[in-house]
Amino acid sequence: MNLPDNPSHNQYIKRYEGNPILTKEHVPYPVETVHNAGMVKHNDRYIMLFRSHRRNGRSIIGIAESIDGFRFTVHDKPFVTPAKEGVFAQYEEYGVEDPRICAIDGEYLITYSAYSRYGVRIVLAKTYDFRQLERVALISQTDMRNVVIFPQKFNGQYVRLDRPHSHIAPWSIWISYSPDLIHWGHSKIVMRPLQYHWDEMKIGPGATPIKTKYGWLHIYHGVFSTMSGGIYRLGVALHDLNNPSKILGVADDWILQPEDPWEVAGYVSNVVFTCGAIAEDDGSVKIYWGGADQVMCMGMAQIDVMVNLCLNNPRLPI
Ligand code: BMA
Repeated sequence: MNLPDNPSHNQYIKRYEGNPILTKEHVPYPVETVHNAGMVKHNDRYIMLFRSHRRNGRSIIGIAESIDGFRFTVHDKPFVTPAKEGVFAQYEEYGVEDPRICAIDGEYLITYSAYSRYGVRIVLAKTYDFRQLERVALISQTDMRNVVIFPQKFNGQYVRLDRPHSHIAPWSIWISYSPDLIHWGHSKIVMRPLQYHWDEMKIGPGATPIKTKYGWLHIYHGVFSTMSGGIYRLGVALHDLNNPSKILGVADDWILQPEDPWEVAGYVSNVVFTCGAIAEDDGSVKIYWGGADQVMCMGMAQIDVMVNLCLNNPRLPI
């Protein structure tokens, strides 16, 4: 395998000099934050579905678009607000959060967290054009978050990663399968936090996995607990191309940690959290993250450098 050496630390991701790329000032309706955005390219435009807190502390999802991936324009109206009737209304009462987008078979699948007095569940919605949104189903029971669907079927099955809560085991990444996107099963754990490691407290799926010739590159988040709260960082794992339940390597190093002032302090301090990244044809990847749960930031990385981190200096996945 002909992969480049790792660059020196802190250069895995080159932050965009215009960060933060989106703040509440860019939003034409009242919100207090702009963060944790799902990303996809649609008709040569970068589409960003971002989460915003309203002043009541509950979240909605807005939409912005860009022709270059750096400068975004926010649409006049939010894209997802809590449903007002039917089964979705019951479970979205406290807000909708942290969307991920999966482009598959000519449609866009959107998974987001629905919060209510009953806990957090995952809603699957669909769009073809980012104008109309159709809610399809609630695809988890309570206390499941960070659902990312692979943008390809495996043996006729959809595959997703997610992160259940457990008071016994540390919060880990699981995989599940579905023939129809509605019924999910054959669940199995694929990756756990590692003790006394930067991700030791909990981990969760981040961006929709990116297909590379070496495997599926998954940018995930991990949390380390300190006396002044948790620190959210990003790391990378590589899943087998044909069997994504098999992990080929998890990089020992984090690839991004809170460093800029708007990542170190904000609505929730010391957080970088990703829900989306876009692979470009030239081998680079644009990674988007929420800074301190308050602003959107982005940076560029080389896909083969990320792959190399997973394969050449890995830590144990389980
Ligand atoms: C997680 C989620 C994310 C958030 C992060 C840091 O548990 O709620 O939406 O970005 O905490 O606050």
